[in-house]
Amino acid sequence: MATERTLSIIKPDATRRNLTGKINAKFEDAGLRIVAQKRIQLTIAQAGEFYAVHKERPFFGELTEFMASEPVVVQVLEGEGAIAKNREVMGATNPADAAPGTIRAEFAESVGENSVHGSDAPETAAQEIAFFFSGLELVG
Ligand code: FUP
Repeated sequence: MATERTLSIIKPDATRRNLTGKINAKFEDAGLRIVAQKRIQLTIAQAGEFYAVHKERPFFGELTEFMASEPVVVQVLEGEGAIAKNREVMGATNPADAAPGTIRAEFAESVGENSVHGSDAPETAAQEIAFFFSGLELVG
């Protein structure tokens, strides 16, 4: 399997509860390398741009308000099959369905406030990484 990069976001419910280190340990324990990382606060407009694919969904307003409510940590994870591996470590969108030991099973508060985001395919990973990071910020 090829080395990939994927975009991860530690969401406001997790930064608020001081879980950044515990979540990063899950990534590193799974063999994912954090090759770029920064803590930022999104505006509602930026959150809307990032989640544009969901703009017709009933939860869009809540989602964008939540993502802008407190700081997030955006990061690039690198590793063999990093996109799928990260989704495995994250667990299912709804924490009630997430496998034991996954980030969402252990930390997520609800389907909306579910602690982490991870890109779902190579094309979205490339777009989402470019949304937050310049080439100069990616040092491998
Ligand atoms: P995921 O890829 O697992 O993050 O899930 P989706 O892309 O389907 O959803 C993106 C975000 O929308 C979720 F993380 C939380 C939010 N969402 C809701 O608030 N309610 C829903 O019913 C589905 C998603």
